[in-house]
Amino acid sequence: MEMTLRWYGSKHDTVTLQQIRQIPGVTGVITTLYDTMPGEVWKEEDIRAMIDEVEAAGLHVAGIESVNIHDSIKIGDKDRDLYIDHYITTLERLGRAGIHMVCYNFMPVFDWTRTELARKRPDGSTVLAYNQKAIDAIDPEKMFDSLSGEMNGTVMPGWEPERMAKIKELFAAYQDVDEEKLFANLKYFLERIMPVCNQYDIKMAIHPDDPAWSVFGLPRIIINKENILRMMKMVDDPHNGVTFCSGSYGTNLENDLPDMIRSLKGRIHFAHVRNLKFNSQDDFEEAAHLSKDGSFDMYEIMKALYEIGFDGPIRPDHGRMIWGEVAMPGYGLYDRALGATYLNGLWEAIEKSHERGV
Ligand SMILES: [Mn+2]
Repeated sequence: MEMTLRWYGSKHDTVTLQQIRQIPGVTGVITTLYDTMPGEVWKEEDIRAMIDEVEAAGLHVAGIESVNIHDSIKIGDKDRDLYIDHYITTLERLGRAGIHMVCYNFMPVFDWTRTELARKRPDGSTVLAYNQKAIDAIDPEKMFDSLSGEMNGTVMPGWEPERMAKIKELFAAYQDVDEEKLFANLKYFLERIMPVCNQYDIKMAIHPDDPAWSVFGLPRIIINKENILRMMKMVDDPHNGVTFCSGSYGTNLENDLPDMIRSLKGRIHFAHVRNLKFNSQDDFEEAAHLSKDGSFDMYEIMKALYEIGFDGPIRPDHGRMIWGEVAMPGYGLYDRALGATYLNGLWEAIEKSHERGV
């Protein structure tokens, strides 16, 4: 595995490449062209500039998170082929530039959903949190307004104001899309892009839906072992793989995370590893990465990744806001650096125990 950190580019991120370079064991970043819209063809010179900037700082681009999917593809609209053609051109350009891992998601309307972006924990840190009762009480069209005051002046991926302005139309467009249709539209998309993924050895890594169940009546399919194995079989190509995100699959306590990892051997191309603390079945908050601080056994998660021979990029996921840092919620420097170091420590111990037969 390669330890990486997500980076939003010098125009948008409060964290610099120079800071990332100083986190022990972090050698790569996961980034994207943050100013592109879903459906747009990425310009070759923009891809090159992004890579050059990262490499000048002594790091490398370990993968893209994300190349977003245009709604027409997810809806299965008349113009989806045009947007798939655009996606293929972007993949070709990324492949030619030496990028071999692309994360994406297939969530209708909203990317990840949280009800609070700065819930205070007993130690004074703040974290993202989710409460099902709060979701049930909220009008989805008001979701953006209720959260935008907590974004610390940043624009969070999937929550761009331009997108949120069109939310009513988006809900209407997804009216006839149920789970089966979403599966069919995903299959159609994957079958069309697999030839270019094979040609350039681009590993596609679908991110799970977060939380891992339907919200606001919208269908969600990348939520559990059964569905993800169905997806792997439906387009049975090693380039059709997953981003294993412990914090997203872990929102559903019925998901056995180490077991899911083992069942996806050879198909996990990217890992997001973080911890959650459940206060009840309906309420969770993001915790420090340390097992003891939350509800997951992080050792077992890392051990399962080690045992399946996972060799892709991994990153600590959302961190707490600590030490007075002001940054995009979940994406400050300090707690993610602590997370990277902790995960590297677990990995070293697991690796050495294996090598020494302990
Ligand atoms: Mn994730």
